[in-house]
Amino acid sequence: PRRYGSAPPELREQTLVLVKPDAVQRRLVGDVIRRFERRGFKLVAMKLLQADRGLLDKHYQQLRQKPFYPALLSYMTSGPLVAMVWEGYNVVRSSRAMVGDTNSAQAAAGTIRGDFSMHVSRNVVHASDSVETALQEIGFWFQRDELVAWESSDRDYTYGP
Ligand code: IDP
Repeated sequence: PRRYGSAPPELREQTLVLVKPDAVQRRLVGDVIRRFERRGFKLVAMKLLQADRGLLDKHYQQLRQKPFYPALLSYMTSGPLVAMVWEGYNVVRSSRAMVGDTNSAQAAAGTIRGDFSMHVSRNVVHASDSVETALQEIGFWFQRDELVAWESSDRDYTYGP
């Protein structure tokens, strides 16, 4: 196996992905993971948890004044969700493209939201919207030692030499 740390920094970008409670209830966890795996991204952390209000207030600090915020909180605390950190080249932008429009009703076919959901209030997944936000969000959801440092053996076949 490769020595960990040999990957160039541009392959080390990370993002936070949440498989939201509707998707857990609807047994879509595997489908979401599968899309990130098939694209070539590397899973570096994952856990199932029941989110509480304190965590969501931090995660959604920009939305706390929105009229839909109480409904968003009750949605996001309605059951367990799966939090993951995915790593790879351009992962923040690519994940947003894979996830699709916030409003599921307008999300393009082929995106996760466009294929698996119907309404903005039950839109299946979250993915960080910038590299800076991703760093912050990963810190809200994970302890540093929950991120696993590993080198994937298919790197040359995924990225080229
Ligand atoms: P994003 O999840 O695509 O980044 P944001 O605007 O950051 O979109 O909104 C965060 C989440 O808040 C959305 O994914 C969705 O679950 C919820 N949300 C956004 N707008 C509405 C709305 O108009 N009604 C209900 N829920 C909304």
